[in-house]
Amino acid sequence: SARRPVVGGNFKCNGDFAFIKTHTEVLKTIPKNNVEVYVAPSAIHLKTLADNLKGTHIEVAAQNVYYEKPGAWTGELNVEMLLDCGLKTVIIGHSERRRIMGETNEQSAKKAARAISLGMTVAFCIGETLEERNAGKVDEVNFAQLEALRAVLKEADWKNVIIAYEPVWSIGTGVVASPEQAQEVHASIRKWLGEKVSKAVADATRIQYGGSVNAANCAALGKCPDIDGFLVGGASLKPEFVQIVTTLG
Ligand code: G2H
Repeated sequence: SARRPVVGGNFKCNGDFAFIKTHTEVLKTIPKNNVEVYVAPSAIHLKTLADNLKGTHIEVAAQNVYYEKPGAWTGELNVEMLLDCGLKTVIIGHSERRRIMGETNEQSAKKAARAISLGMTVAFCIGETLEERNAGKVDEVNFAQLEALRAVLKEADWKNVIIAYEPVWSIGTGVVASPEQAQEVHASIRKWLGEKVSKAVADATRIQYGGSVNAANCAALGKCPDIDGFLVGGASLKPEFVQIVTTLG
């Protein structure tokens, strides 16, 4: 397709400054091919990694941001702070934030809207639990998460959105969705975009798959027509991440 593949690395709550230093050297070996790459370390490592990777083709992304302007929000980071670190991308609505921290569809959408309003690109995560899948609610759950986002965006804002479909049952479990399972959901997300936003947005929006992606399973997933890249967790902490980008390129 005409969509540029995009691979993200989500370090989650892992690593220290020694790791950031050694992993910088690994990330610098990622070849410059047609794949867009971003890596998301913890908040405390953002500035260091962004400085380390300045001048390379690897973008640094935040894992979360708050939806308010600067002010009295103890413990939060605002969009201005991310921009001040030189960042262009932020992951929003990861299932760990939704399920563990209790972030609602509306809160995720507000975070995305504020980041986009200040020019950032948002990797907006959606996905169903195993219970929801078994109850036949895959589309219902994903569409509700997307609808919250649609409600706060203008059509032109979607150029700053990457969707990351991450079925919760596949996250950090080693249980990867089969290419058929993932493709089916990606296709229905794209159909939803066409019906609820526009045909142009449906054609242009990148949809990443996330959930136990590794060097061994990424090739088959990457061949699916509606899978435009990956959001990688565990494997992004390893040299294997380089291989994932190379395989997709
Ligand atoms: C899904 C993914 C990255 P992992 O959370 O966002 O993590 O690849 O470890 O399943």
